[in-house]
Amino acid sequence: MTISTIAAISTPQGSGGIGIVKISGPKAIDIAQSVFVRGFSPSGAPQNHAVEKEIHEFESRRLVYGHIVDSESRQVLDEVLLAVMRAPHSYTAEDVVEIQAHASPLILKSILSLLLKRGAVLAEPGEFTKRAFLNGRMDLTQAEAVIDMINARSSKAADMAFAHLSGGFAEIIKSLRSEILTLLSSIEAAIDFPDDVGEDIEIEKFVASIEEEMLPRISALISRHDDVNFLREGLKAVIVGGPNVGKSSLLNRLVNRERAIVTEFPGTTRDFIEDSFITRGIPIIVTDTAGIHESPDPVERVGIEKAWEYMSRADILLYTVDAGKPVSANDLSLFRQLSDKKIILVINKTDLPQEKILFLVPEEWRDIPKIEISALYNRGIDELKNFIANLAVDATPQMENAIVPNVRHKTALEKARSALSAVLSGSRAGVSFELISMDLHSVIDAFSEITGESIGADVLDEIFNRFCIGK
Ligand SMILES: Nc1nc2c(ncn2[C@@H]2O[C@H](COP(=O)(O)OP(=O)(O)O)[C@@H](O)[C@H]2O)c(=O)[nH]1
Ligand SMILES: [Mg+2]
Repeated sequence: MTISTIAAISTPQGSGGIGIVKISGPKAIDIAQSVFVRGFSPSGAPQNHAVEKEIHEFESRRLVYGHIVDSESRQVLDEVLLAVMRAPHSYTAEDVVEIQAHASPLILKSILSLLLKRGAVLAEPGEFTKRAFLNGRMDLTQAEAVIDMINARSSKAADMAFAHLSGGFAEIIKSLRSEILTLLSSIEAAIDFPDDVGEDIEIEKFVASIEEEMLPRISALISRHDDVNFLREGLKAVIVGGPNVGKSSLLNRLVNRERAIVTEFPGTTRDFIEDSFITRGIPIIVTDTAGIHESPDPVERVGIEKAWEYMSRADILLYTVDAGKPVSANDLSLFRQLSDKKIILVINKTDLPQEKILFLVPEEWRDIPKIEISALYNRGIDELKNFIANLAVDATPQMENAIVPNVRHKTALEKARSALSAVLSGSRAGVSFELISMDLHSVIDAFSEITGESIGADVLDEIFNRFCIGK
């Protein structure tokens, strides 16, 4: 199979100082050469011969000044700086050429189409990084970290992405795998040479190392995901409560714009509305939901069902009540159904005159953290944000490093854990070494899935499709 040479605009859409067009593949240098002219003079003809020799001799990773010229039309497209990065010392481990042009969408597109005319093909989303992975420049956890890095919306998320990008997570997985491989090789030796080795395997030691060493390490990684993954994607805070208590007003205050419609009529919000903000480096995804009550309106009822769905997936519920109303039976029963959730009781409309404040915290809610606000007058909103951040930080275990498995890693770790548990119970029950070896192989497969040593094309596509073009 011949490897194509790909090209794409690698900088974001829009006008700016510099825009970069990137080429990668076996023909990258030839294609670049066919459009790049050094020492171009507008009066004289481009001196292509001299240039031809030159570009192949460019020092790797050094910028060279020149022009992009369409030799057919003699049209000069831009004045640029060009860098050659020779295989394997480049992002993709292939020959790479980067052209730094002026960041005008028009210019960048015209340079790109000239490259495509000269034999490059348009890169797919994430294709540069996919090639880096396929060429062994990075493992799959690092490739995933590239997209996390690009998408990081908070400093904490960026720290995590960087820890993975540096290969920290891959190292942990590789060391786990190599320990399993050691166990496996002793088991397989016992299968192949039962007379020599069979007696020597100390099953007790084997069992102990799985039980006391391996399983706890895998479980710790899984809980790390459960506890801290919200830092990657954002903490999910869902605003819930009865109708008309000011949930939509609260959302608007939190995200500091008029995101949700606010009216004096109950039942205004039927769909859920999602937005986000960052507080103390933690991204918070906040969702406003339809007020929970028995509604005769079928549309609102669908909204209420959705609200339940959101509540069940929330990390934190902002349970909002109206300070001007006594606690309702609706609230009491709703609250009971949410007892397993992390809740902040938000008492809204505290701007109402004293004689109108009718809400009293019921006895069974006494232990819930509570905060008084006025969404209408923007009072107590910063305190509430702080409150949310504190809850998030309290929930976060002391992090000695920023390594946090993502959802895909977690699924594979769970596979590894259950196969390893099977090894453990099998060894105890005295099943054959053949069976134990099969389970150990499944553990190794699960680890290989994480680092990408063995992975289906469909999973790869799913990962790289989340990238943008040009990365
Ligand atoms: N006095 C007062 N009224 C508020 C406050 N927050 C919301 N409201 C009013 O309460 C009504 C319902 O607000 P809305 O945000 O739509 O409530 P939702 O149905 O829970 O989403 C509107 O008329 C708001 O202006 C507040 O802090 N103080
Ligand atoms: Mg609303």
